[in-house]
Amino acid sequence: RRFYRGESYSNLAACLDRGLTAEEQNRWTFEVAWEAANQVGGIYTVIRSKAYISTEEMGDQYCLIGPYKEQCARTEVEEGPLSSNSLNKAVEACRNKGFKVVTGRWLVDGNPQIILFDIGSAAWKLDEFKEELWNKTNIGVPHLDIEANDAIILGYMVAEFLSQFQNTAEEEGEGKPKIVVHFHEWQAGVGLIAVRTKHLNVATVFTTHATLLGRYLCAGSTDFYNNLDKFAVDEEAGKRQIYHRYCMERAASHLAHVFTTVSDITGYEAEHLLKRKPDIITPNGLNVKKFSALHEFQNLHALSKDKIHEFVRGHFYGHYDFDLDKTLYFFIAGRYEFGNKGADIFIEALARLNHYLKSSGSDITIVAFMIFPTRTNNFNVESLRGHAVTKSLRDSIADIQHKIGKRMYEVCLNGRLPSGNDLLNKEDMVRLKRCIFSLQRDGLPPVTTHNIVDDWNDPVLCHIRRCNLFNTTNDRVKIVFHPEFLSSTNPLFGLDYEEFVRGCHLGVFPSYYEPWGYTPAECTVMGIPSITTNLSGFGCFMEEHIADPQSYGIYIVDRRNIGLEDSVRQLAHFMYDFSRLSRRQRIIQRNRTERLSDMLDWRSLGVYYRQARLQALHKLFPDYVEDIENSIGTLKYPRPISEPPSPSSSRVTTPAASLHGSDEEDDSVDEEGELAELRNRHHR
Ligand code: G6P
Ligand code: 1S3
Repeated sequence: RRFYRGESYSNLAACLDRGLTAEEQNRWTFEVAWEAANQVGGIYTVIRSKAYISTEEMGDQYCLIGPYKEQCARTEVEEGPLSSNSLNKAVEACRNKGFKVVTGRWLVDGNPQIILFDIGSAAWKLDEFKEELWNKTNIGVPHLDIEANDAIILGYMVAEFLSQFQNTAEEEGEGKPKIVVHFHEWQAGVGLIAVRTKHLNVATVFTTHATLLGRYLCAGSTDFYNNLDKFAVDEEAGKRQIYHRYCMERAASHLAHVFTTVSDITGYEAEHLLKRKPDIITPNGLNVKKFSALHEFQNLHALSKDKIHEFVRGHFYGHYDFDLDKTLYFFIAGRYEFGNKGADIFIEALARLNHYLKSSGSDITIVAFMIFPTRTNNFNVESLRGHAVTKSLRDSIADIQHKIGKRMYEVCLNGRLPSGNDLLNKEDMVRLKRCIFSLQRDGLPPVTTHNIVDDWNDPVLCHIRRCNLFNTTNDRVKIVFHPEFLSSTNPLFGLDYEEFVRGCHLGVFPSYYEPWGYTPAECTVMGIPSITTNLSGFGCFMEEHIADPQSYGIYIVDRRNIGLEDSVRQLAHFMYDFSRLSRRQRIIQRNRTERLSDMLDWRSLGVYYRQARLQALHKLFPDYVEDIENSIGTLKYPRPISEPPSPSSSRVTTPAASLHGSDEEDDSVDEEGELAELRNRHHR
């Protein structure tokens, strides 16, 4: 059995807690990110979901720093002074320099303190900051790159604040404050460059969540991983007009006391593209909220699935000739980076799955949802019409049902049993017929729910056309492209993303470029199996830590060692095998998937952040950290309390298929008995 790292490190973390508090040690942590209280992408999720363990460890000695983005801050931040004198004094000193600084608490789990700098308020100092950057590092930033200019302003404002804070904390506290500042991604990286070139006495950590050049190179048709060691990095960055950004990213990663990336694969990328190997890998966690009883998440799956059923009835009206009890929902979702997120091979594999299901005479239908935001002119009429006609049928039936009840009551009061004619009259029949007639449609159910602006060139639609996946009656794989993120106010689904994921059966994320990949991780903590790849940080992490990920509902497509055609085939087979599981087997698999959530909890993974901070402090205060390390060294790391609960003997990777749908079960399935039976069946 492999060593379950997360669990033992969390013991280490607990041990650290037994020592002095951060306040007693005058130890401070600042985390600087462009996405602090500013929702843009994945880094927002990192910072937000991690806040509760950061405050748990550091209390009010932990503080986030970011740009002031009014729209997000107004709804997410409760403004007010910070808890300590030294913090408030440093903020006040910045304000006295003319900077607008908003302080308060972020209204997320952990309720951390936050300092937001208004970039506009220091824009008048841009030339001065740029001059300093140039003089110290020879990095010149073009006037027109607003994003890079903003990063410079934020960076120098942060450095000014930290310099003020360092002085006040020393005056207020006992001795020299031990400050670690953790910077995320190149936009925050300028702050690190400024701190180091100003020689502030603070320990620095820099984390990259994806390299700039890596993302650009992958978005083209480059054979990225096989050529990583061969790219002429300066030239490639120059060709893409990101040389100055690249220089900032590279300088930040080299100047940091400790450099980290979110996965080994991005570490490898950084080693070649940024020319520094990460000191530590800091994988991304989630704020896992577990239900006290296992069946609760299974019940939620059934409830959310019912809502998806309702959508499907409306969308496929007139062609609704498949059994929802034998329908499985697959989905892909994320930033619309077609090739990077693997949408290309997903569509190709769906076409093959369609063929496999047809030729094997399967009675299963797969509805594959693709959720990628792109430019649209709102919902298309066909989608809205479908939901209107099914709603009208539902309403008519509810009305007739009510009337039938009344009639039945009257007839029974007269002392006789009602006959068919007493209940359903001609008027009702006509009404029902009208509804049924309006369910007819000329064309096929649409592939997309919206009018896409550049319909003819849209990559998803082009691939769907090429693969002939047009939702015909014969197709066993149906496609629904929803080019907008989901929200509970969505008129078609009425589901937010989390509910939607819970209602699906399988998340499919066959990414090519994915430094971590929160989508499969989110599926896992909700107990929904998913497909990922060995080019994604998440996939590699699972492969490394779990002996047989597939038996836990984590399917990993090989996109590293085999050709594209073989990857597509493997993906199609994974989906086909999944479609052959019985309901009972799916329930068991979901239970197992959900068990992995502890592993992805920040309570386990947060310790890598602590390590990074400790290492950074060690470079600045060797004696202080050695004390801590010595005390840790005397502790024994117990073996993991339990092995992952599924016994290794039960690792039937693809359970034998049984007749689908005939075995409705509750969730208290006797897993061991079931697996023993499966094994026997296999041997037979
Ligand atoms: C959950 C519910 C069960 C339901 C099952 C359907 O486990 O608690 O009552 O039968 O989901 O599973 P399926 O994989 O067919 O959606
Ligand atoms: C990046 O966001 P992305 O979706 O552009 O950072 C995320 C957080 O670390 C990571 O999960 C993702 O893989 C990266 O690609």
